[in-house]
Amino acid sequence: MSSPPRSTNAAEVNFDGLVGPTHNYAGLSLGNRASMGNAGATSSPRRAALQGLAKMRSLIDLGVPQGILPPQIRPDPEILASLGFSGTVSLSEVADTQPALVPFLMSASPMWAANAATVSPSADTADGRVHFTPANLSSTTHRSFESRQTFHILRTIFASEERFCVHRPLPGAAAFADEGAANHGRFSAAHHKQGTHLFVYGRDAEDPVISTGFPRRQSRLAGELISTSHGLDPDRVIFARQSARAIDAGAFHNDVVSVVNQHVLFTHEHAFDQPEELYGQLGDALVVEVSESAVPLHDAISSYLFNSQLVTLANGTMMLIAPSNVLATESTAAYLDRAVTDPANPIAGVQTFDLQESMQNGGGPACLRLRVVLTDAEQEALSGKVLADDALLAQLEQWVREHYRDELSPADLTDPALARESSAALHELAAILELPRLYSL
Ligand code: SUG
Repeated sequence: MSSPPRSTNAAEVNFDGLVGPTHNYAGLSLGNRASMGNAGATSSPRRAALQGLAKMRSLIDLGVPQGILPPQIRPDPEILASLGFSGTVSLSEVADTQPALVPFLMSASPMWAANAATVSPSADTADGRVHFTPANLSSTTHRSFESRQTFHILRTIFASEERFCVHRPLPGAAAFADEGAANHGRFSAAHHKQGTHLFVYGRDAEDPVISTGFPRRQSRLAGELISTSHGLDPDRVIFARQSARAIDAGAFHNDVVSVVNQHVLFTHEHAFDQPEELYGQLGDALVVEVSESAVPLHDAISSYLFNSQLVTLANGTMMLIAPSNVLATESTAAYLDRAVTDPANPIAGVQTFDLQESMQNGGGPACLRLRVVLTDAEQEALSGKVLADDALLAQLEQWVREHYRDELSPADLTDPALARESSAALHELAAILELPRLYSL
């Protein structure tokens, strides 16, 4: 197959995970302090989905292109079958024999699209196609169930084999543990120019998942394999280890303590194991390192300052899309006040969002989006109606109001009506997005 022509123009499209109808707080993620702290609380799937859609609307208003990554069917009939249940078993029947499985089967965790896949834009790959590897998410039980449907959903949306290549997830073993774009950053002078890829990992393949406090979810080997299968130039691939201090303080993904946009790395002093070595490899990149004295690691993690989207606006300036929690934390609010008036700091503006429903499970603005750099021709090659505009967002808001519960407690997860309602809602969503085979699993 001949390579598609290289483009001189490309946009970074943020595909946000649309929150699914079973969003709940089950305390499933060891090492994620928000998830652990809110176990058993009552959630509001409706509010969660509307908060996510409000963020998407604001990004469109800022001129930043926005895509939709649809939720997954819960429970997944094939996972049920692999656990020895019939595909039509009710969750209350599962609960009769194995109650601990219920929250794993019903989690709406695919909403955190930064963990859906690792993505390499066509400017960087040997065959000139956009490459995707769905993350196996093998470090947590509930999230390990995602990769099967993620593969199917990505193959449905990015179906054009001329433009896109969706790989199989890496095998689900500790040696290959992969959390997708949450541990990956891409430096580039402009989105369409060839970039340099930063793969961040918590441990080597053979190391134990837990050595000190919390699990190291990402193996270095996973990034090595993905960079090769995507056809990246080995001279433009950098590996860096997360600091144990950050992981053990609750930075279960690197995007909790740093974010890359174009030539800028915005990071906490304690994010990386050997920061100076990393910064030395970054060439022309601008490292904006926030010191422990300005923002203690604890505040960075509780406020999610770095789990922000750093976006380039049409006028070339950068804006930080941050959770509103950064305003309630003294050190982060003070830091941002100084940043926007400091000419040496690329953050020229800050817009905050109330994402409380997702935040209470450890998911900030950056967790909710998967960045996909697409040329005009690649945008045209997308299947269905997944690029959001005001009309589509209004339709989705209406759909959420019609189908989502206002409240969901962990006990409600076994209500047989919940799985029925969710399935009906998602099939209607497939029609809205004009992707009839989206849920033909
Ligand atoms: O993997 N929380 C997710 C949050 C993911 C955030 N993503 C990024 N940092 N990119 C996780 O820990 C909690 C589910 C629960 O406890 O019900 C959860 O899966």
